[in-house]
Amino acid sequence: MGPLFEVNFDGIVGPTHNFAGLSLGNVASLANESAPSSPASAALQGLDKMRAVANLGVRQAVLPPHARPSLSTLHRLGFGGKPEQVLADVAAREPRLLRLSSSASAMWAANAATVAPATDTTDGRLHIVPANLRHMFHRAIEADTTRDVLRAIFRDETRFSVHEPLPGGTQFADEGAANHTRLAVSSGRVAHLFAWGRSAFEAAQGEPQKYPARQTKEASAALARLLHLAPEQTVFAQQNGRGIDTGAFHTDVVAVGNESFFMVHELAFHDVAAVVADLRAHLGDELVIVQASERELPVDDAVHAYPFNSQVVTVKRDPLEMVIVAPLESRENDAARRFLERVVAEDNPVRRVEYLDVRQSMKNGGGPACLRQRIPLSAADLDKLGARVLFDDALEQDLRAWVRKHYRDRLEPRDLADPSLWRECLSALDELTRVLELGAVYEFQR
Ligand code: SUG
Repeated sequence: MGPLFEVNFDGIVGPTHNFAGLSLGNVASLANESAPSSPASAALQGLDKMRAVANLGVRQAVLPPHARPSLSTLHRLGFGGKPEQVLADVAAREPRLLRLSSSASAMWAANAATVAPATDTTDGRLHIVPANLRHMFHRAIEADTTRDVLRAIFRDETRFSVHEPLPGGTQFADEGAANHTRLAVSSGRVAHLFAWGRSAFEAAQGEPQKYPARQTKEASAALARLLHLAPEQTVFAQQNGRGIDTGAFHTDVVAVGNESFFMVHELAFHDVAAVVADLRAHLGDELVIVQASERELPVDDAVHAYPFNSQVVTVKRDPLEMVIVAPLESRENDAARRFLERVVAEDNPVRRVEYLDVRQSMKNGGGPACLRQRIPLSAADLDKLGARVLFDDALEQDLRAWVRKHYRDRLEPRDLADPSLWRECLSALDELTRVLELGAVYEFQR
């Protein structure tokens, strides 16, 4: 198979990027409801981040946006007629449904799926389970397109297996890799940490009281089975209810790991000491854990500044060196910055922090880590990808030109009803499938 390296698949921000206040429990999303957005800046900030990560020597790839407003969703909700009619009706009668059908939320690729690399699985293939995102309507409508896109890219079934999203209702609500962390040490031992916020069928102590817990314990267990992981490679942990109630709706808002390094807030898990002990038992002394206490870094600051929602990337081996890619907001917040400075100063693989501007995404509660899906691949796997998704100079230039051609600089909530926005989105995506050599992955192309 050859060695695997992590490829970061970033979601390209879609042309309808806007602030609709859709996510209860995501404090940034609620705070910015109805503010004007800039789809063009958002998409360019995303491309700048990809360039910055690629410059660190990490392989970078892209995932396409979804077609929004989703007219097929509105049809299924009883709005009929020509597109102009559907948009006018829904805007007049049920404006909330228009917002729910218009989000560019597929940009947060961490929520696209949960992945186990071929080295870890019992059948030696890469397994991908697209997330059903069942907890929130505007995100649940991503699942089928995400599956189709991933199947187009990872179409070689001898190497890759792209599953169906988990079935059923909210009992199996799954938020993808935002609640999953793979840790690994040099001996080859690995631990897949699956976090969940509530149990569908049992009463769990310490569940949140104010904000919803999105992921269920039962969904996490199903993922571990589908990913073909052996039980001794898995650790399950309950998210901290107080953390969720403060705005840590996903685990990646308060914890992040890379290989033998794990950075965690004490309010990430219901019983953080037990999680640490469990990981230690799986991985031994090589695992480096840096924990932030509530005193050092109040979880409220962690939620507003997102120091944990950073990408921790390996930039060198022998000796192992890592860089933290964090949002600018983490530098601007004293407690968050000091915490990251402590991480760099201590004896661990992290050498420095690189701060990036992803403010458009941050205003919807999405930091650098939310914007990417990590997929470990071999050199041979890269040759078998079914689309032109690897981010190189040529693709970067094509994507920058494509954004400049199709994206608006400014979008307000009322613009979502504008039929020309919908047409612009369709022609942008139609062109993008040609740029990415992706085939007809969208419903509107079939
Ligand atoms: O699901 N925001 C996303 C942010 C996802 C962040 N992802 C990770 N933590 N991995 C969410 O809450 C807001 C959309 C709006 O309000 O317009 C939104 O969907």
